[in-house]
Amino acid sequence: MTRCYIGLGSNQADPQAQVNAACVALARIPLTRVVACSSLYRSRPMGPQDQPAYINAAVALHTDLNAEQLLDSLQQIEQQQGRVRKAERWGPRTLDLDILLFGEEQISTARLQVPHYHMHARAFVLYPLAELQPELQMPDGTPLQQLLNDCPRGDLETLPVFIQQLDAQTGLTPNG
Ligand code: A4P
Ligand code: MG
Repeated sequence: MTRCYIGLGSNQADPQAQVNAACVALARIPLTRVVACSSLYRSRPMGPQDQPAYINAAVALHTDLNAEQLLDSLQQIEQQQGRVRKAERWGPRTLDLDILLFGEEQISTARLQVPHYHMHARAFVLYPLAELQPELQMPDGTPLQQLLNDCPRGDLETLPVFIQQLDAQTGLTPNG
């Protein structure tokens, strides 16, 4: 069993609903359990500014899948929620699911970079993650708190809503 952390992001087609639906879908991945969900966060887009604000969140999973199998499941959920991959870098999307951390593993293959390649510089990734596990350490030993100290929060806003529906559908309570 591996504890891993998933970053969720959306800025199209009712982003809050997209993130909620993704969380329910994560709970249905075989051999996998959702153990905690962050609040929802809103921020201006990183990258091209002519796109809507993003909603982001983080989820902690326990899984018996390997990282590639988990990525397959995440990409399937992205497809089910209408994700169309476009050439534009950092462009708008209905749903982005990234493997932020997969246990202590450091993975560098054609399909996977874990820890996620730019998480250390993204407030919309680090602050939701810290809500789940403030004492977290990166696989190289760097404390999450140190990354937070080096990454200003900027306009990142915590919304007074937790990922919904989880209760009814998975028996989980918000924040695990
Ligand atoms: N891939 C490699 N490593 C991983 C990993 N750890 N987890 C590969 C998931 N996938 C990983 O993915 C492209 C390929 O990355 C996959 O096929 C997989 O094999 P993608 O989802 O199409 O693209 P990406 O990596 O998400 O890069 P992209 O499209 O440049 O998006 P970013 O960098 O995630 O940025 N502003 C705010 N405020 N909040 C946001 O969430 N997101 C973006 C997208 C832009 N601006 C934003 C936000
Ligand atoms: Mg992605």
